[in-house]
Amino acid sequence: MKLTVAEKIIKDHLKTGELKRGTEIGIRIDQTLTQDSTGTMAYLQFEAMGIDRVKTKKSVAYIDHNMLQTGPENADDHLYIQRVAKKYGIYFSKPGNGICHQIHLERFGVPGETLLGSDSHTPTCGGLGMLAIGAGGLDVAAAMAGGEYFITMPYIVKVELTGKLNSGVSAKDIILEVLRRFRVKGGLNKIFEYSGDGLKYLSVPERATITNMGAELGATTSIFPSDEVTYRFLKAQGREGDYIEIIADDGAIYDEEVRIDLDSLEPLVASPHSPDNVVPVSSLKDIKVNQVAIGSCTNSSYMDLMKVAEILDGKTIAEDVSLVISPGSKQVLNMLAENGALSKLISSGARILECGCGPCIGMGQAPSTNGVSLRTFNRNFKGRSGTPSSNIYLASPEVAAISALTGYITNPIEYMEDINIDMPEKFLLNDNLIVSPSEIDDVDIIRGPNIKPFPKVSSLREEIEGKVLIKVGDDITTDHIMPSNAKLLPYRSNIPHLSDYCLVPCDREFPKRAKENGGGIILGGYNYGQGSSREHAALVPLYLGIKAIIAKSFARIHKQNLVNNGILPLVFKDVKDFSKIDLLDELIIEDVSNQIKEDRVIVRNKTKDEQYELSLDITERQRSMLKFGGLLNLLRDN
Ligand code: MIC
Ligand code: SF4
Repeated sequence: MKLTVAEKIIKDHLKTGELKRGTEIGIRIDQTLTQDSTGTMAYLQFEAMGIDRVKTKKSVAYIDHNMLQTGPENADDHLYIQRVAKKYGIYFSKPGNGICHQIHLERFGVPGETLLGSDSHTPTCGGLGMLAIGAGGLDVAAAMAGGEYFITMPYIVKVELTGKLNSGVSAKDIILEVLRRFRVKGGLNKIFEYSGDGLKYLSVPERATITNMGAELGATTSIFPSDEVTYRFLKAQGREGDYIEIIADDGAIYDEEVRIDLDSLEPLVASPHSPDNVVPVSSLKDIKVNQVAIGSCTNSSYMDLMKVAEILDGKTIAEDVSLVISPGSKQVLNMLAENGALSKLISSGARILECGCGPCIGMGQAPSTNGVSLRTFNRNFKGRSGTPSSNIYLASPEVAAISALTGYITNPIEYMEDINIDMPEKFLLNDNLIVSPSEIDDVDIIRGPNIKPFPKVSSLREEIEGKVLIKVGDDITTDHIMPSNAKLLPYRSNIPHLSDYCLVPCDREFPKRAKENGGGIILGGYNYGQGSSREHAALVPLYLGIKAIIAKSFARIHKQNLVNNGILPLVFKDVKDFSKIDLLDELIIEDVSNQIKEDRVIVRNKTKDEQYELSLDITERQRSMLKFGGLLNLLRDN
């Protein structure tokens, strides 16, 4: 049988099921990664599983999100994670070492292996031919305990890249073009596999920009073959021993095929407030920018920042622009420091932030009221920057750097001479911020006062009854459900505290209403729960007594997080029923344990005296998970 790159890796790791699209498969996980904002919860759950040591080939815990220590909370979380890592056999990447995805690509990713990470941008390592998937913390904890990871066998989309990018056009524009065509809902249960003669011009970090932002398609993951280019990158990282070639067989069959001609691609920008609002940069040329932010796991590699340094060299940023740059890793920052590029950035007026997520997750650098911020990041959801009234545009490092100079969103093609940055023969190697696990498990775990136990799921009730506590539209993100910003991120291990902010961007009164009514039901539109992998978007509603969410459709990771935590993700069979239900209508689902055996669940609206047919489109394994009261209870009982 002729296989694609993704199929080859899945086949090698398959423990349950077969390569049949749309059916459930279970795969072995070689590596895991966590970061601090989802990590504390994941490790609390791992501890609750009572396993002595991780069973993966390699697991790494990164600190990169909660970097501002405005109180003891974040430092306490860091310490907890560091001790857990030491005890259970996990590598620990200290704060300052950089963003998890960038470091994993540089130092740990291995072509042909599988990686499960408690962060939605884990597919970044798909840039070097790894099958890398984002998941909720509990799924990652289960993988560390040696469990398979279950997904729906995805459909595989071939994205053929032909030709070569023009100067001023970059990898970011390729993924923006894919987003323009497929939109944020278009990747559900799909893997985007890149191929074509254009690949040879794309370095691993450029490929990683594409697989990283493939998360915004709602895809299971994105992947490139492992080829000559991969070999050169690994060799430059001193890891050529990790190289194996993985290319698709001639005649491999894809479920869908698209082609992008790189020669004719122009620089693109995602306009507010969605990564798929993609337009040519030239259509935005009169927009004045207040802030330019360069960095994030999408565009903070050595090559990206070298390009920026060349563009800014000898020039000064516009009077009204604040330019902030957060390098992706210590390796990147160190190399810029050694070769003088850092000095070019500083001289131009850039403010250098530490290596971490920073403004991407609203940890500082919130724009001014109604401010316009142009960012090289991957998400521009409303309010995510920390300023609800701001307008965030997403673009490549080239567009960002030129615009920082002109003060307006600017097409780099008009200004740029050929800037050619060569991939270094050798990256600067220094892993002194990666702490190895202990050989013995005699390590004390330190739990600061902010680390509260996670909410427990009770076993399934025979009747689910409650009022509709909120009714929201399409594309609600986990940033709406459980906002994250500099004020809230320190409380990622404190669900009771977070509960007062749940869904507040949609409706200020929601937490109060949920508490007054002792829980209830949420009504959502299409693609409910898109974006981040944060399990908090399930744990906090669980804490508030939410037993079911009825939507037009769900995003993959969020749906899985809901089921893992015993919340029913129900979908309207007839979406017209959505408009028949009003806020505070009383709904009831009877005979729950029998009803959830099938894909057809009836909900009765007691207020309107009507009933609606819903679908519970989950696997047998997930049905038993719901019966047991979530994944943790299921694992414990088996
Ligand atoms: C994000 O980009 O939204 C995050 C913060 O990295 C999240 C994880 C989180 O919420 O902690 C993600 O993408 O999964
Ligand atoms: Fe960090 Fe932003 Fe990447 Fe999320 S998207 S991992 S917050 S840099």
